[in-house]
Amino acid sequence: MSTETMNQGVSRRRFLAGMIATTAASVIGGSLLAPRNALAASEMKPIMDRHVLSGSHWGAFRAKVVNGIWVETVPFEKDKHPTDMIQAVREVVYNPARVKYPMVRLDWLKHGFRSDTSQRGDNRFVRVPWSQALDFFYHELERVQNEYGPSALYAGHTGWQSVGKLHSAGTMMMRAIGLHGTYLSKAGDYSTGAAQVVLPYVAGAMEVYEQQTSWPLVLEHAKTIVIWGSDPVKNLQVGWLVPDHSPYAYYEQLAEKVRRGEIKVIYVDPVVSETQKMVGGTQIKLNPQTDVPLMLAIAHTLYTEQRYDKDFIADYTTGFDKFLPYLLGVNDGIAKSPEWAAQLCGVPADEIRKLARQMASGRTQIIGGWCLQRMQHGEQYAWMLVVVAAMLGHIGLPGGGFGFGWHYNDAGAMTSTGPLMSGFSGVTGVNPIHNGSYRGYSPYIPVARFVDCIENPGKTIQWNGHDITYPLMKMAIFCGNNPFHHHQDRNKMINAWQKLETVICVDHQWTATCRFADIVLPATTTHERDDIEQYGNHSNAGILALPKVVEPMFEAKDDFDIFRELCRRFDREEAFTEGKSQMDWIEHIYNGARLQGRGLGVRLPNFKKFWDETGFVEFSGGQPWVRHESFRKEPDLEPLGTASGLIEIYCKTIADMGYDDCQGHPMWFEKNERSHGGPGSQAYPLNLQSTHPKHRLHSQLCSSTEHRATYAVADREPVYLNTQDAKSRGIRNGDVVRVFNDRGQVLAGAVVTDDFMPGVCRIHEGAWYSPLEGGKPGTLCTYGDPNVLTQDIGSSRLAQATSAASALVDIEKYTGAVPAVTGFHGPSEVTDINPLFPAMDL
Ligand SMILES: Nc1nc2c(c(=O)[nH]1)N[C@H]1C(S)=C(S)[C@@H](COP(=O)(O)OP(=O)(O)OC[C@H]3O[C@@H](n4cnc5c(=O)[nH]c(N)nc54)[C@H](O)[C@@H]3O)O[C@H]1N2
Ligand SMILES: Nc1nc2c(c(=O)[nH]1)N[C@H]1C(S)=C(S)[C@@H](COP(=O)(O)OP(=O)(O)OC[C@H]3O[C@@H](n4cnc5c(=O)[nH]c(N)nc54)[C@H](O)[C@@H]3O)O[C@H]1N2
Ligand SMILES: [Mo]
Repeated sequence: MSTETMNQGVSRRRFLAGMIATTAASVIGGSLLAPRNALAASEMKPIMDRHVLSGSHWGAFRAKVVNGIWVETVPFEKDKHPTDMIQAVREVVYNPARVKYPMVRLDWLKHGFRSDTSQRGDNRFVRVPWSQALDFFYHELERVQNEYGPSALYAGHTGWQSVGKLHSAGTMMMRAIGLHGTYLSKAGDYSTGAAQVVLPYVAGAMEVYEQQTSWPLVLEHAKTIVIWGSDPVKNLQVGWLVPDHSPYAYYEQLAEKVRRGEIKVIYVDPVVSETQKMVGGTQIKLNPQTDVPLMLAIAHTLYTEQRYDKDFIADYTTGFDKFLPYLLGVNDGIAKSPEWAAQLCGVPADEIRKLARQMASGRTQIIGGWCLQRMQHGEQYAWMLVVVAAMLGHIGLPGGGFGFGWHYNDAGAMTSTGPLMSGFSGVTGVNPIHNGSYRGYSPYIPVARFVDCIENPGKTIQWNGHDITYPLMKMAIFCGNNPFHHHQDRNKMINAWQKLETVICVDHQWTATCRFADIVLPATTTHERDDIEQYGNHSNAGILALPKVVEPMFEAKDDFDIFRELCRRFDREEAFTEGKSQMDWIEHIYNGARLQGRGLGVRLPNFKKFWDETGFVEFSGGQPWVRHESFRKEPDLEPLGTASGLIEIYCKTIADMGYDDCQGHPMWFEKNERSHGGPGSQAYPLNLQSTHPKHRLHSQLCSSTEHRATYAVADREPVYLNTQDAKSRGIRNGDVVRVFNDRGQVLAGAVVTDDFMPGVCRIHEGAWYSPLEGGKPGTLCTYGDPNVLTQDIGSSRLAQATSAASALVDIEKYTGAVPAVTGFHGPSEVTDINPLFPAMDL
């Protein structure tokens, strides 16, 4: 959180608290004020006040519930750095985009899997009873398995869902569908798709999700911290589990050390980040997508000025000799010198040398983000960052080396000595009913290629040393994720989607994925069911009960019950539940941790006491820890997980794959779209960042009306752009603008700011796709989904990861009549049809 938002946070919280207490009904909105039992309760009983301690991806909180209605949210007192987003969580339950009932798309109800799929996205739906929706679901599973086998059924696509060890929506889906039959699954993720494939070859581990060196040690030992394309202060607001936000205390201490001149912090970023605003330090403004040239030039300087650690290179790495000819330009005649890099990255050669010398002058901690590997050739950035760190020789020392996960999951906080809970499992050990052949197709696909797969069945691509032949996908199930926000090139996606016969979406918000589905099932939010979760991610600070805050709205059901009832239709209910109720499962999960705790010498109260009385157990802090320390101390006994056990500057395994776009050592590859004079910049001059939102978790909270009003500009998602770029286009702060390229067009609200360098603009990912004409490829998005503009290509043959961050656009002031935003109001319900008369052929 920046100081700016922290200050605003307090006053906004007070303001909201006062407002909600007095006008709960008007704030929440009449039609949504009718949770099933709450209204009845309020008619009969006197005012009932409860305070419920619970948690979310945004942190823990106490919910004030009056007469069955959640009216106020107070951050958990143990969270010293709560995010403002916590105030928007309540709205997730009440906002107008709630999925209220099971819904079936009009033409699918009429014609089943033979429906006119070009109508998908027109948002016309019919309400059906739960039993009918689940019957359709089951019959479609049967049909697809019998007719095509598992490769036609895509059910492995998961996402950010909600916290809770039991109600993991994606796990529920995979467990239930897996009991019915095998299916097509995915490999990798959108977050770190390139880094998680290349880094195991280079550094022996994924590196991205792992704990980092404890902050107290970094603060004590680092002389220089280089934050490379990362914004921890923005991104640590959320966590995969309930975050405790404890690292913010260290960022405050870092800010103090920067003020006193004790640590130098350098940001390599085209944008002044939230971290820079809070911590201070200096920015190296480089042209987007040119980080690898800058890193090569740092390596070139370290080598030619003999500032690199020869002993470290000799003792802990392999392949420097094979990389050196490339660095020096022996074969291609191009030395990767600061002068060479300066032309690409726009950073003057002298400044590059100064940076290299600063990094070599003492202990240097490099903090690398993930946006840079969400690009074409994103593997090269991750690999080259390790090479620079190896040349500096500080890997495995406190306050030195590289780390790729500092902005994620409370990283750098001390890990407690407490036990870890295991969750509900996606596999059961019970054989599926259908276990057909994949018929020569791959049983999995690299996740970010899934639309390419739908579009091009039978095509063979290379991935990480394997050939992947795309199957003919007929049916897809999404639960706890939102592909119509997270996937790139929306218009390509809309076209490809027409090839699918049946799409099922389980969610509690009427997202664009619901619009483009055939059967939509309403799930409860975390706050309408009981669950349990870890408090603190890497810190593992304790265990938190997540008791139900309010009763389920409308006809929402828990994912557990949805899939249990689906399993009942093929006689696998018992296998799904293992004979346990939800509460049995929660107790079982807790007791697993309790038992583990005994082994660790950590005593936990019995479940009843935990659940009924405290709802929270806290674990005591652990010992400071240094990443890669054991490897540094004993490289023979504690080798890395690479082929050689050493850091691989040259990797034979990758070289032997023979890919032209990812070779045996890190290299600079020109991008197919790059701003600042790069390819495509004549037509579309602006680099489009679609980094992670300051005010949301992806698309989650975008449908929270009040919260959206705190950051939207002219009702649209903000697009941030530089003053000069705005001026030359006649754009002023607050204008509605059209952002466009050959792939599509969106409206957005202009925020003119010199925090962004010229030629760089940003729309945060997760802005809801809001088509002017639903289902029509190329139509204007009325709210500002950046994935209308991004390109859908693999990073390289190695990882086939998303290249969302390689996109160019232009912006113009929008002069037409500004249409209303279309995305947040749920389906257009068609009522003049008898839902019990589907002409479909089951
Ligand atoms: N352009 C661009 N695109 C990107 C990125 C980028 O940087 N730029 N980043 C990528 C990255 S790193 C990621 S991780 C993805 C994230 O992509 P997603 O994981 O798809 O994003 P979310 O918005 O979190 O979607 C979660 C969905 O689950 C629903 N949900 C929440 N709780 C429950 C529940 O209990 N049950 C059910 N059934 N549903 C629930 C929410 O309402 C929401 O619709 O986006 C990717 N897309
Ligand atoms: N608030 C919030 N926090 C989140 C999330 C969220 O949705 N909201 N999502 C979480 C998830 S799932 C993930 S995967 C992580 C994502 O973590 P990251 O991918 O690391 O985060 P981003 O915010 O996309 O981008 C980080 C920084 O990269 C910079 N950048 C962009 N292009 C370039 C470039 O060409 N060169 C350089 N040097 N820098 C560049 C941006 O300006 C930004 O400061 O965040 C997590 N944290
Ligand atoms: Mo992510």
